[in-house]
Amino acid sequence: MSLFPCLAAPDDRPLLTVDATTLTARDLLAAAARHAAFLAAADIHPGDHIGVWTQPHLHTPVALAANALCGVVSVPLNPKLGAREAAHVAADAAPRLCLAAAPDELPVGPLGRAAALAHLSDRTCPIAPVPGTSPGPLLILYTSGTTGAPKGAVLSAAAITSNLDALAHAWDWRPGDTVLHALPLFHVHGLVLGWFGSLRVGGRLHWQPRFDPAALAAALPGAILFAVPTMFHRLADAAEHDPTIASALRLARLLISGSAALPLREHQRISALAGRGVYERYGLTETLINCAVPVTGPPQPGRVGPPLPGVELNLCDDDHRPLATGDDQTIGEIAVRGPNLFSNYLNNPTATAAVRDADGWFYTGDLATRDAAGSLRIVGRRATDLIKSGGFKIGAGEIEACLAEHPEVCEVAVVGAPDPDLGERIVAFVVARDPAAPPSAAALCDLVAAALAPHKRPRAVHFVAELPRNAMGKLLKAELRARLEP
Ligand code: MLC
Ligand code: AMP
Repeated sequence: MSLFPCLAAPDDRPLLTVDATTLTARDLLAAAARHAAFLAAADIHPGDHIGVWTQPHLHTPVALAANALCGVVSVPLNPKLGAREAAHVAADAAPRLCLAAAPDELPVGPLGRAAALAHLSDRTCPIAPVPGTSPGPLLILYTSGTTGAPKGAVLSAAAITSNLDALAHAWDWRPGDTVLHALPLFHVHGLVLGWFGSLRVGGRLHWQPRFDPAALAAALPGAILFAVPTMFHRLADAAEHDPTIASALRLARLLISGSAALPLREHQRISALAGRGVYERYGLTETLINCAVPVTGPPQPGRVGPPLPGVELNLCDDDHRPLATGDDQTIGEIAVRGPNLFSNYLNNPTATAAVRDADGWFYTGDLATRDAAGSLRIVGRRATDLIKSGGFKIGAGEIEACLAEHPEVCEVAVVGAPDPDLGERIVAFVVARDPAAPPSAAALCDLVAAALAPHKRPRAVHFVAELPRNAMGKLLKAELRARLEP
């Protein structure tokens, strides 16, 4: 199937800029031909799982696109993955190979044979016919749940193409557009929307692998910015001190926020600084993007817009019955159905069945109201065990399991506390075995840092005599969260 139509007859249009290097459509297809020869020599075939260690390097997005064009399934991995997460992904996805721009930095062992990517830019390497994208699985993206290790969401090329086409329509996203982002390439936002989206419309991605407000602003005039709310917060902070950043925001073609709620305060700050607003969209790894504020009208601070064309959306009561509401008051859980949905969680039919019913409806766990025009306002989520920090989804259970392994920890509860920069920050409440001699907070954070990615480390540890529980013994996380309200 044709995932990236602009590569069918490649020309000299720029498709990717990383640092000082820009690749054209012709360059990218030539790299894919060398990749096809490289994969064949490594005995890799369409449908095989290939890890991609998403280091901050030009070769990372090129490898992800080349894998897609060669019909292999990419398993994009956070290059800061902790040892426990790496071992889990290795066992679950069983990648046959792990591609890395700098393979020396790969953790030894679990992720399969390490392979360098020099062939992507070495014009002397052999070429082979590019097999083409297979209609089946294209990506396996790991996403945290309330409990247990992260699950691998299997996304098909068909789901991705339908979603990108709907977004291109909502955002009037055209060939010749440049998307600018500084997002990681192991999640939907940076990879599927930013990179594959640009390729699908035939536009360019300018990827800045490290987020720096001044560098981002310098490249912003004329570009479409994709960013998480933490980035808009930091851009607004920087723009308050530097008028060139404010004017760059003014000169962008479009400002788009997603992956977490952009607070009203940040909408207002950007509007005041830049004289223009930010458009929000709402999605999940498992569903891709469900709703977007159309750019044909003004931005709608506090709202994520109506469902995209082709996405069916219900607000449901506790028994999953649809609520016929348009009053912007009644709260229901968002359920979605459509061609944009993931195929399944890898090796986990029980988890898949827990979120998707027999009629194909996926229950997001997000709570929202809907106005008369069908535009949604997200007001919270069902699970207190899911934390969104800096746009990353983090399962409290994963962190609790790490902390509970410390011999001096008796009990632990992890919650997300409101944070003006990160949206939520991770806070651990710990009952020490010996309250007179608790372990150090640093030792506990180090334990998490060794096992999991750095953004999962608690920002604060509170030692308490006991955890709040109801009469049935159920832990009251909402009460712990309430203790941290500003
Ligand atoms: C973090 N640090 C700590 C710490 N926690 N240090 C000590 N103790 C702790 N507890 C370190 C970090 O490792 C980092 O160090 C430094 O502190 C700053 O960390 P930070 O404040 O978290 O900021 P930063 O690293 O700058 O990251 C902010 C960010 C990042 C916004 C750039 O959160 C980010 O890239 N977010 C994007 C997430 C995303 O793409 N989500 C999409 C999901 S898809 P050092 O040394 O490392 O600098 C999805 C679907 C959809 O949601 O709808 O899009
Ligand atoms: P992830 O699993 O990382 O893809 O995160 C998906 C979750 O991010 C959703 O379930 C929402 O809770 C949250 N999310 C994404 N976009 C938005 C948005 N615009 N506003 C509020 N929450 C969002």
